[in-house]
Amino acid sequence: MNRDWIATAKTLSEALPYLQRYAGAIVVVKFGGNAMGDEKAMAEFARDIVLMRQVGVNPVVVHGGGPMINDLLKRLGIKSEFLNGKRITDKATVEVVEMVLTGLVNKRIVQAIMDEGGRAVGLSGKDDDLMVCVADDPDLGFVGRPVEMNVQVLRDLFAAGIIPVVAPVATGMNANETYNVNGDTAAGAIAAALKADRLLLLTDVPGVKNKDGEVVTQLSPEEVRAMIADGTISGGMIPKVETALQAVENGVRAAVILDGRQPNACLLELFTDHGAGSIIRS
Ligand code: X2W
Repeated sequence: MNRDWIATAKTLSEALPYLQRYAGAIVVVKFGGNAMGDEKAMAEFARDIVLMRQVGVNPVVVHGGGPMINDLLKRLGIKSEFLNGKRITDKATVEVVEMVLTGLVNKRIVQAIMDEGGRAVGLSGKDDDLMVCVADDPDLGFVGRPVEMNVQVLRDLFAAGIIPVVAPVATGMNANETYNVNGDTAAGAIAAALKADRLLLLTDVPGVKNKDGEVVTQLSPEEVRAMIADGTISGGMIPKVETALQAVENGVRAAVILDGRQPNACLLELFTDHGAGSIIRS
């Protein structure tokens, strides 16, 4: 018999304890714009999500789309700047953000999941008031900080066997407000509100690195704080680990920062002995 088939059967067999552990679990997956890659990578991601659902996990996809927003803003001749990792968002920009995230990117992911035989429904923080925000910082304009979460709609979708795909655009406390929410922030808030078993932050780096540049596979919140304080964790990794810390401190069992460009990253993390990226838990 072909050796590869034997290896496949063995891999499936070894996955049994993990499949049992995660049956019924809620896993929030943040799919960042930088992790999306080409159509093939999108299809592979969608396939992993459909497989999770097939084996009884309740996945929620919360996506970004920063590079896609940049593209359209550029084509429209609208300048865009970031402050501490967040996009300064004026009225014209928030309209583009909503169009790109809830339209183009959200539907691309929904379609990819449907193409792999799953059932997906796309929604934004506005739908059923899933995520209600206030202004995060006056210097950032219409950038939202989630203050109220209404996750019943996600539970209803789980019960119907549907995979929710959430765009990080939210409503405010007053009529007619639209907020642009950082994708990691939105994923963390949704994971905390659901008391999720896992928050997977898919990005384009292999994980949190120590001083020698090696990926640290397991971290406690205290270790993460010490690594921020001594400068080991810096730059764009700071908002990610802060999202992970907040999630873990607000009832998420564990948060994992991993490389979404690696094939089958989610499956590797959930269903193998190997795991992937850096896991943060108390
Ligand atoms: C982000 C929303 C998209 C996002 C933005 O405007 O780019 C803020 O910065 P990635 O691909 O995950 O970076 N919002 C406030 O988070 O996309």
